[in-house]
Amino acid sequence: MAGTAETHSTAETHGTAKTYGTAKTHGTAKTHNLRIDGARLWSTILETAEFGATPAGGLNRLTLSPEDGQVRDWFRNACEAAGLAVRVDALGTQYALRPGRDGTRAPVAFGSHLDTQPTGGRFDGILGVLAGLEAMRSLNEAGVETEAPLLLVNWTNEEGSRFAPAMMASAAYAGDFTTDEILAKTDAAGISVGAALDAIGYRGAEPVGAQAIGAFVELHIEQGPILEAEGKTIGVVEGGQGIAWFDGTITGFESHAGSTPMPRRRDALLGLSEIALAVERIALAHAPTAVATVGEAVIGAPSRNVVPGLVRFTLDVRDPTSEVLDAIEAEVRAALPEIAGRRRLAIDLTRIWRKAPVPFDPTVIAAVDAAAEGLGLARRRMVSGAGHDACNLAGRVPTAMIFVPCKDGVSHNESESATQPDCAAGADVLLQTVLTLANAPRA
Ligand code: HGY
Ligand code: MN
Ligand code: MN
Repeated sequence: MAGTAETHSTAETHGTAKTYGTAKTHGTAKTHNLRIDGARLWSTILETAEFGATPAGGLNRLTLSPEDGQVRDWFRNACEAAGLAVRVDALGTQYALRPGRDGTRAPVAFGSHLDTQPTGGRFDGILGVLAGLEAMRSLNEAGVETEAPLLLVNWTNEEGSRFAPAMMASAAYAGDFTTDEILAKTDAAGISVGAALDAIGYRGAEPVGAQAIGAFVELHIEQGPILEAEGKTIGVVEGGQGIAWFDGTITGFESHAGSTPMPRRRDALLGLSEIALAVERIALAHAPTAVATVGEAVIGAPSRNVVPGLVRFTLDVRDPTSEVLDAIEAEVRAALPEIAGRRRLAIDLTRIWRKAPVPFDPTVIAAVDAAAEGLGLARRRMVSGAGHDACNLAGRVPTAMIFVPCKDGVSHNESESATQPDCAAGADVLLQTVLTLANAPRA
């Protein structure tokens, strides 16, 4: 393994065979000055962006799609070429293990997700996984061996776009769902998670949750405007805000667009229009923290000359406190009867997922902060607006996150972008944080 005289096939990096240092090194001086290869990290971001590339320069790589299968294969091959032992669990999550001097210690884990939104960008989730790969490659090249093993993770279905809820595999790892519950979830076409896993050959043998993890660190773009606006390079993330997801159904009455007088209509789409405006009003009433989104709206039997009689929709509500999260749900529910009565509609709103606000671990947060300070990077403390796999891991192991800026704070958009220096800085903070945790005296 790393540190012994060995030659790794570096074909996927520079095509040159390299021989690494022979002495096993794990001294702090050497590791303190270790830096990742920013150009190589950037090249992996561009290379993997080919899988699910969209004409507008973004990514459409839905979880468990053929494109997700391709990037998973690339990831496995790259990890194995770096000497990592790759295993897959029953929900397709990939774990790549680098041994440490003390194999009895639980690994220090890091990573994120490779699946994207339908109009996703090249950095959301992907930076955290590829920066982790870059950290492993850099440790190999430096011949550094850590005390605890290291584990790089690609969590299945972080986005929750094709299959709800979001962050589902890490939620199952944390015990919030059973594996069978998740395998049975279906997408809009009625395809189950289990069938989709089988279709790309990623239903693994490992039981979910069996992989030991001693601590978890996730690097991610901020997906918001704060770091860029303040000119900061690193976000030291102290926790994640609360999330509640709902499925809604509005039932009216299909009727002729030409012969149905306006007062006689039971128009489900107009009902949703009023609900969406009420959601906006309620979220604004809890400014500046609350956000709420009607992200999906589907007319049951769309036809340009039929008054919509059935509409299905989704609602995503978030706030840093449970109190406001629950208040928004109550206020939205309180607004429905008046709309339903006046428009003679039936409205159902079912909560399908609730993730309470989650604090991260002070020790891991301190390690991130110290790593950023040691690298001389401008930083600030913050709470994550977006959900992340780290928010699930935090319920089970000491966890924290590292943010880097993204242009205009934009994400979940094909124009999502980040700079090579910021990505490299984030990866260096990740590497130094992981080294601190992995070489810390055994708890
Ligand atoms: O919804 C989220 O916050 C994440 O992008 N899945
Ligand atoms: Mn993400
Ligand atoms: Mn996302």
